[in-house]
Amino acid sequence: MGSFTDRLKSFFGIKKAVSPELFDELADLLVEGDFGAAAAYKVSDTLRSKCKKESDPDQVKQTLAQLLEESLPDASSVTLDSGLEIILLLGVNGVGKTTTSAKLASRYRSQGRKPILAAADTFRAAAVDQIKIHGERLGIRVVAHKQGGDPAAIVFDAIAAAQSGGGDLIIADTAGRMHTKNALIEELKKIDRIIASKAAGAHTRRWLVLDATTGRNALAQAQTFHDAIALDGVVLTKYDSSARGGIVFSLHEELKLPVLFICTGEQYGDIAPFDPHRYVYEFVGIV
Ligand SMILES: Nc1nc2c(ncn2[C@@H]2O[C@H](COP(=O)(O)OP(=O)(O)OP(=O)(O)O)[C@@H](O)[C@H]2O)c(=O)[nH]1
Ligand SMILES: [Mg+2]
Repeated sequence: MGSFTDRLKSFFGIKKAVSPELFDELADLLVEGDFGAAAAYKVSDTLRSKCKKESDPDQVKQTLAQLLEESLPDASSVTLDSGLEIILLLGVNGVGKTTTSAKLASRYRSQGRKPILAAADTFRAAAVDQIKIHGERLGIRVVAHKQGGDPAAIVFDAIAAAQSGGGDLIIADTAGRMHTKNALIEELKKIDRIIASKAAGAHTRRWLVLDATTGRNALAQAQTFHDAIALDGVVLTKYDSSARGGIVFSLHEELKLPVLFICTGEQYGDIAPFDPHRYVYEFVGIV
């Protein structure tokens, strides 16, 4: 785990007296850990009033963990419908969309789904090859066109492939460029129209991929995408690379967006459903 967790651990570890300053220091530390300032002070103020008569820093830490856990929704286990599901992975450049699409395809296949990868990133030159390599390694079908094609047309073909070949899950890897709001909306509207006309009963999910190492910037990205197209949830990547983690609380508190999966490496297995209890206890350093 990253250095932030280590600092939080040592913050409680050096057995300082439980004093008013402790809570101010804690608020500062939470801000460093990517909490928004208002949320950090709210947590530390609530903690201060709950721990008025407390003299054991371990107990304060425990109460902090409880408070943080209560502030998150229950584990948002993603149960897919039994019919055709279409997951659109969105996000800016380099956050891990392509890797995550392969991880999700592999994960859902191991749960009995029949996934198809749709190479809807037609923008970047090497993107189609990158996803094809994943498909070959995993033995999962990839539907792709040439670079510069129309993402909606690829989704169309992926639906056709699913309908003729028994696929029941399409995972679409989209282009990693920060669209203008209007272009993004138009592109998704077109995809929505294609889905409505070709697979009316399909369930579409819009998941934003965020790089945990980008800190508060990830929240700004989420805000932009969410304003433009109403997201269903977030996949947080690169949590293995010194993530500070407070972003999860902000996503929920400020945008009401659940974190669905956390990715902790480059291997296909490095993805797990978000578990609020485990997350909070690791964040605070109780393991
Ligand atoms: N450490 C770590 N690296 C990751 C993780 N997820 C993705 N990466 C790496 O991040 C880099 C970018 O991943 P991609 O999947 O290509 O990201 P992308 O969003 O598709 O990028 P573009 O298509 O260029 O926008 C690659 O080197 C991945 O191996 C993760 O959870 N942990
Ligand atoms: Mg990509």
